[in-house]
Amino acid sequence: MIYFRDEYCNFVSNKRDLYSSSLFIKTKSMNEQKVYFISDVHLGLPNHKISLEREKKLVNWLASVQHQMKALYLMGDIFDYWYEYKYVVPKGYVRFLGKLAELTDAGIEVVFFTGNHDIWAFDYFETELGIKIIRQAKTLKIDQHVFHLAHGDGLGPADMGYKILKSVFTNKVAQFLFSRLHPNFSLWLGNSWSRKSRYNEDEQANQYQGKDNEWLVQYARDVLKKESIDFFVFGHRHILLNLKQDDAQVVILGDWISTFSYAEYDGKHLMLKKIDGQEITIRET
Ligand SMILES: [Mn+2]
Repeated sequence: MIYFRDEYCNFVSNKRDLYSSSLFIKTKSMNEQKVYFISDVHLGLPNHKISLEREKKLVNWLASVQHQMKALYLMGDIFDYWYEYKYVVPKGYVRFLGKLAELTDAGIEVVFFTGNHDIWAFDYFETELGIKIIRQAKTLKIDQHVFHLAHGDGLGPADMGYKILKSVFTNKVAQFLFSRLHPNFSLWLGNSWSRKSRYNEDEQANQYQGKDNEWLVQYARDVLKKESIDFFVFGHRHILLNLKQDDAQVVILGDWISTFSYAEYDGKHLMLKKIDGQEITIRET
């Protein structure tokens, strides 16, 4: 059952009055303590019907954890293609956007690290939804730990072609010119291109490449030479990885297409979990 925030709090406090059991005392102390990370939902993919099913799944999961949520980090590629005009945003995703509004209205911090599929999220998320947008990798402190967060595109030693493409995508003049296109045309174009780029990836590339060949792990090692980091959290790769690297932990979040997974930080530990309850344990190699 889904409760609105106030209803849920009333529900919990009524229950607490009814049975002052340790269970509910524990519920109270855990309230609003957790930070969640998700990425690569690719809403819109592969079509409206299937995307809507995944969107509902995501909204239901958010509803199930929001009573204990302090912050939500959207780690990019949340939308398969988002291009925002000055006065126009893409149709759809209203359940998810409504849920985000509900979270921020309730004082929960929501941060959006844009991915390569949603580079063109501009001020709509900030002005309409109260969400902070971050466009590049960032080191920040959450509670007692130092996190290094990024979607993950264009990081690491290779991916030169994409790095050049990204410099065009983020170019202000190119963005201005693209915005002169009619939205019916530009969104059709963007959606077609985006779906194609996802489906073209080969199976082998979608597997974990091992500690020495995984670009984001190499990137994390480079960052560790310069900074002291406790937790790295990335998206982009659509693989589940929970890796010990020196004294740090490197997490790659999986996606909401096949793994339906998230990371949860409780102030002490960072855990990688699937919504079906399975936890992905830390590996060394
Ligand atoms: Mn990506």
